[in-house]
Amino acid sequence: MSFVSILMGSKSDYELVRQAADILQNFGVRYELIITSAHRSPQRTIEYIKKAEKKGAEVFIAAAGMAAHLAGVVAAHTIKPVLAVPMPGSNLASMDSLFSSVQMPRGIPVATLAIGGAINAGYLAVQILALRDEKLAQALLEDRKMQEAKLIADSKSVEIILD
Ligand code: RP5
Repeated sequence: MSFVSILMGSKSDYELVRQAADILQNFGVRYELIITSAHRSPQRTIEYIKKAEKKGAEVFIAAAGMAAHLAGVVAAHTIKPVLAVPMPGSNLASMDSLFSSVQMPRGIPVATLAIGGAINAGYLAVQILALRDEKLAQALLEDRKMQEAKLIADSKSVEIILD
């Protein structure tokens, strides 16, 4: 059975990264979530990727901060799409995690979201799965309609339009 695999480098990433899990949950997408680090638990990370892939992981979301090599390591060990979430909070205004995630060598891509972009990582994972799941595609279209309706309602509560 297919699922999305969410990895993060530290427990300190959890509160933000769980927002990706919440999105998957909202769309009824199965997921795994694990704390494992490219640096502190390199062997465990590689073993997990291999196991997850065998069990049916279709998309990996990897979140890490500072010298953020987790997404790159995942990408090195799978040809499934890897979505990187550079984590905020470093002394370098998070440019370190952004650049570590985004600057991959040719041929080993990761799709890097915004700094702290866990919610969009969740959405993008759903969009990838929706390529061959019509029900998910419909659910995404409904979600877009709801976003628009909310925006219009928000505007109506404050807007001033001149004749
Ligand atoms: C990274 O270092 C983690 O992904 C986290 O974002 C950052 C800080 O980790 P802790 O020192 O809080 O465990 O590896």
